[in-house]
Amino acid sequence: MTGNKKIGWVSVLAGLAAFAVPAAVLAADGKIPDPAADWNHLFGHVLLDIIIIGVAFGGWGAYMLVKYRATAPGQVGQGPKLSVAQAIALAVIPAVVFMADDFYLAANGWVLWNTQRTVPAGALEIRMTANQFYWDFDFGNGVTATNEIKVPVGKPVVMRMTSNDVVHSFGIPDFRIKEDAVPGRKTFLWFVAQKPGRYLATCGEYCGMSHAQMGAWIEAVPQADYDAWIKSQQHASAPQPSNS
Ligand SMILES: [Cu+2]
Repeated sequence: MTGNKKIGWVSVLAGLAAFAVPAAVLAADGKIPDPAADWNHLFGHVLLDIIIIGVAFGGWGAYMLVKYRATAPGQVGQGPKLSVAQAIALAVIPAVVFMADDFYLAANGWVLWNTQRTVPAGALEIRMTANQFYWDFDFGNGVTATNEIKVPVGKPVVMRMTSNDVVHSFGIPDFRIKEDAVPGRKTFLWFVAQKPGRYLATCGEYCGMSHAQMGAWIEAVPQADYDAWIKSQQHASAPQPSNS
């Protein structure tokens, strides 16, 4: 077995093995997974592969063009005759290597997708209803908000979503997530803010004239600040005692 073939088969087996590893096992170390970072990593891997393949094949093609170019009019090339084994190897080895890489990337994407669709235990639940053209949030403890909410840093947040009118899509680019909000259906997405900041959420599904203005701010703050904010919101929405 040639070195190339060996690497190819090892990669194929590694790719298939990755398919068999449930996401739960990968997250079993008790750490909250961070799909955003994992998507970045996977995207970087795909980009690197494409660059390597593009440079290698482009460079090789350019080299061959120059080396074997015609130097006189009417010149006919005389390529070397390949044996059957050489011809098959030339087709099969690159195919195995590329397929192995494809399987490896697909397997990683599959595992990551499972992570993305598995809400970590203890996530903060927020109900979200999309409307033309704003987002309503309900924290389930008497606190509601429109287009602007706070969430605790480092804690998974799950949005349970639906829509009051047409199909919208709630997306937060910084967290690498987007999911449709559909009338009559319940959908979800979850994310975890790794550091404090204001993160923009936008509608990713054309939903009418003001679609482009349909944004929300997700502000990630330390847990204590989040608790204080919830308290102040509850206080603000509590019925005021009457004087009569
Ligand atoms: Cu919308």
